[in-house]
Amino acid sequence: MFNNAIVRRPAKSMVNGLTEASLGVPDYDLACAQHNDYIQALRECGLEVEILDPIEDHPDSCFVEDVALITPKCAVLTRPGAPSRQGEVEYMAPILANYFSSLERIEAPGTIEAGDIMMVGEHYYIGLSERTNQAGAQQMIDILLAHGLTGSMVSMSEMLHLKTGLSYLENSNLLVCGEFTSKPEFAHLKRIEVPINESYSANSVWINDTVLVPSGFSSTSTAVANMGYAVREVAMSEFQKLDGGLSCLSLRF
Ligand code: CIR
Repeated sequence: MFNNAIVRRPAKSMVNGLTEASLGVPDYDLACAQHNDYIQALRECGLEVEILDPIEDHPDSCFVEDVALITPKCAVLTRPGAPSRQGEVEYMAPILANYFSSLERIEAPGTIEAGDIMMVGEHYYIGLSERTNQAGAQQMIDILLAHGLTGSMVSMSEMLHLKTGLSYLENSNLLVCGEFTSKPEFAHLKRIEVPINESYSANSVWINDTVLVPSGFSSTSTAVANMGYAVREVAMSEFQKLDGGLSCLSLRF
């Protein structure tokens, strides 16, 4: 059960955000409209949403998920692997200090972006991506262990972040796509395969028994609805142009 979310308004500089997609430059005004609807969807799921101001110096700063991991036992500031994103952490630190009495931190030479971390109950899977290195993942596992939680590393090579291709929908249900489909780590879960032509929708978000699914991916939204969840579609085209998925736009706790 989540009660809160933190989001950050997109900066006008988002047109210069990091991307490997070839989908064109985001339309800032449309991105703002989509972001407003995303906030509305979070509220419909019962969350209190704190909305942070844009940071023009950090084009990717609306993707707040990457700069912190929030668990029921601890909150951890990350150290993004993308150098242009490392400064975002200092903007998030005082915000999280309002919610959590102590904050853990990932230190150099560790790098980790929380888009690479997927929570399944009390266990946290950490993808070793181009943004998250072994040192960062090990520091995170040590922090989790100190708080009575567990973590493990997952190798990967094809996607930006672990959750680019995986979403845990609670009740043992896991959306999987691409290289994650056959990973033994996830064999004990009920895997629902997202077809490769809908791969963007493998990043969907469970919030209090509603699943947010990006709009335009009908097989995924039908499959999720057939599992018994309420589905709320959210238009994400402008964030998709920056490789950003639904989960990246919020911290939920
Ligand atoms: C980046 O490359 O860092 C941003 N353009 C997109 C970040 C997406 N975040 C996520 O998947 N958790």
